[in-house]
Amino acid sequence: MYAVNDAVDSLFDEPQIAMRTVPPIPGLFVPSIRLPLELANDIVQQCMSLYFDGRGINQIMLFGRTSSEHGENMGSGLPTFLITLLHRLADLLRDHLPEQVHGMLFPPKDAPQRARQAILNLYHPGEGISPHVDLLKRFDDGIIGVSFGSGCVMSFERVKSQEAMLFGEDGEDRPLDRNRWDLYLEERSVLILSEDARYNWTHGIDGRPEDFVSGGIDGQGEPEWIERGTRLSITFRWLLPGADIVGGPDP
Ligand SMILES: O=C(O)CCC(=O)C(=O)O
Repeated sequence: MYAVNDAVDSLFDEPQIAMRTVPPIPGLFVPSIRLPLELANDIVQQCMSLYFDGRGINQIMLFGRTSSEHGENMGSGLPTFLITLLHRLADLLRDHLPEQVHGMLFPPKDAPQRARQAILNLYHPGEGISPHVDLLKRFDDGIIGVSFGSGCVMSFERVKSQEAMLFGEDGEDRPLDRNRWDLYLEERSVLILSEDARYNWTHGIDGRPEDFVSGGIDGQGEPEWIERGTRLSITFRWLLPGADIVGGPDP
């Protein structure tokens, strides 16, 4: 039973069809780039052997700090392969994001020091993550998520308090018609959450072994079932000032 979205779909036992095109949520970007296969394979291999293989865990958090003193703006303290990944992402995304968003994710070398978290999540087929907004008091704006090993559908739901308040871009007094979007994230794709997408929408992954996705690259063909494989995601987030101090008062 895959009717996970709402009563209308479940009435007919029809699964919701996920889109391949990025939903119109302000601040959400999934550019049409893919990490090179060789780099992606190398990162998966390092993550598996360093953190996951034989250890029975599915999540790792790592921390780094940017430093203008040492000209390291990606987050020194993170393992080298993650610094390399950040450099490659900065290059790949340069022409695919608004300049201000790119600058928020990859600050210039002389920018004030910041603390950066990398969270590694490992999902076996059928596993997911509950819908959530990343902690408001711990993480700043500008989140990067990279998918490795398998695609999956990520669902975005408008947080309840915003449902009645949002209006069309034309300024008309009407709520935007959709409060949920399901997007198929391809393996080696990169997701950016900023602004509205980061603060006013939850993101989550339903736990199921396969996804029902609109067909073809352009999404015009017949919908198809796509089996999930083992998926690794790497998410980079900025810690808010003070949120990097272990044992201090909760920020
Ligand atoms: O696996 C993903 O892409 C999402 C991860 C996530 O949302 C989280 O760790 O908070």
